[in-house]
Amino acid sequence: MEQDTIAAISTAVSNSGIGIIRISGKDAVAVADRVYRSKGGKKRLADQPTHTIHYGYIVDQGETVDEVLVMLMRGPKSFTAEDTVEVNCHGGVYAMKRVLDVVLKNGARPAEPGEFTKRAFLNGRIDLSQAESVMDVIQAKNEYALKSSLQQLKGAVRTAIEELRSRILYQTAFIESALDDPEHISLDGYPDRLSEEVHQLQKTLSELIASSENGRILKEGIRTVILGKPNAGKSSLLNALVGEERAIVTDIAGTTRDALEETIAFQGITLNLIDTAGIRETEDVVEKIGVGRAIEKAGEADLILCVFDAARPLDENDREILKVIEGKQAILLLNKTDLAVTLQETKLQELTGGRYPVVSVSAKEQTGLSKLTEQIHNLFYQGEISVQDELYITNARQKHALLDAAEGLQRVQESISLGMPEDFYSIDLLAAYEALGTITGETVGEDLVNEIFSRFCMGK
Ligand SMILES: Nc1nc2c(ncn2[C@@H]2O[C@H](COP(=O)(O)OP(=O)(O)OP(=O)(O)O)[C@@H](O)[C@H]2O)c(=O)[nH]1
Ligand SMILES: [Mg+2]
Repeated sequence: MEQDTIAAISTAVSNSGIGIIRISGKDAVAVADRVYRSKGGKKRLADQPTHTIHYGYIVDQGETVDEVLVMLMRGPKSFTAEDTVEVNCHGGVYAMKRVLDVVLKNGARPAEPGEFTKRAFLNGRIDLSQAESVMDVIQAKNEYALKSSLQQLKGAVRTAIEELRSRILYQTAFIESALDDPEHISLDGYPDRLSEEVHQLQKTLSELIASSENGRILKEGIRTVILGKPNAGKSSLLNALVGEERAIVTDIAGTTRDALEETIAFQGITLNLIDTAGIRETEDVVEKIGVGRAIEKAGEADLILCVFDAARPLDENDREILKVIEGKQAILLLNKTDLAVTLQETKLQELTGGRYPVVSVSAKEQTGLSKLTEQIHNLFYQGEISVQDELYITNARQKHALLDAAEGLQRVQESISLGMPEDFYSIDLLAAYEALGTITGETVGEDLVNEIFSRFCMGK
């Protein structure tokens, strides 16, 4: 597919060591030759072998604009699968803009956000799931998110989806041929066999759908809400985990009013920590709103860190909080264990029937925090996460397509159990096939493709 030639600054538009201007399209090399002058003044990029680097200058009507290294990559062995030239210039904002300007004056047009990746997709070098993972790699906030996105970039989602689709297609093809040629291909007993095959397909689909919950946590972090009565030390805990004095800490009960959010990354995982107002009955209007907000946040949390004051006996507020966390993933933290302890770990365990892990900490002395992070690892990653060999769906669009496909297969099962004619199975099998095709991009319209790529960054 021959397309016009586009160019953009592919590195961040801020002062840095090196800036890269990427040019892609059928005239990429010709455009580059118009603006590039080799050190000796004679070498033309058009005569150079592919995948080579050249030293020289960018010139604008005889005037030197910058000293550069130019990378030449002819299609199809390039990111876009088209002829591509990357100009490494000095990374000053003005220098980069000047180089881009000269390139644009000499036959390229400005690239839209994500247009390079879109071309890689349209030229068939990658599928839509791989294209989407490009952005995920760029936005990865931790080790696991990065590993998972790289795996998708290599085509893990594509492979899984293509396999499912070919199995579905086989069944529809079988039904079609049997209906066309009933004398030679019999459908006796076929509904049972199809039902078994569809059952297997449904199982794989549900596993993929279930993986998206972990996928979200991998990608965006664990939504972690710190809950506890006033003065238990919630804000102190947030500060200790973040490693700086983010939240205001005082000995006045009711210090924190509004929820405060901080993201921390450690040992490859990301926590989105939310400090909340201490939970108690209160007449104070502002505090009351804060308490309501704390409970609301707790409802949306992946994990609740429930802070108790070890220096004080358990009270009504603590019991209220234990009600709030019912049915949620939580860790009970016995804080202030640097003081004389009145509330014991065993008491909390008894009260909750051992449903939650209990960890003794001191936010003030910063002790017990490594035990806490160990517990978080245990809860979310069973000690170790094996992103290398497990596939996680981290993309909401892909998840919805999987749900649509699952619905189609469910309808096939219903038609089978109702004893409907075989062509009914085909319709719903094809619906599932199409839904899965939107993940790889085989069955998506231009509008959706454009929308997906418009969310990309400039120059990618
Ligand atoms: N000795 C000791 N004091 C602590 C510890 N953690 C917090 N404190 C003290 O307890 C008081 C309350 O701490 P905060 O972190 O503000 O408590 P909070 O739970 O955020 O309180 P509210 O925002 O009012 O709900 C402060 O005086 C802290 O210094 C601890 O581990 N040991
Ligand atoms: Mg506080």
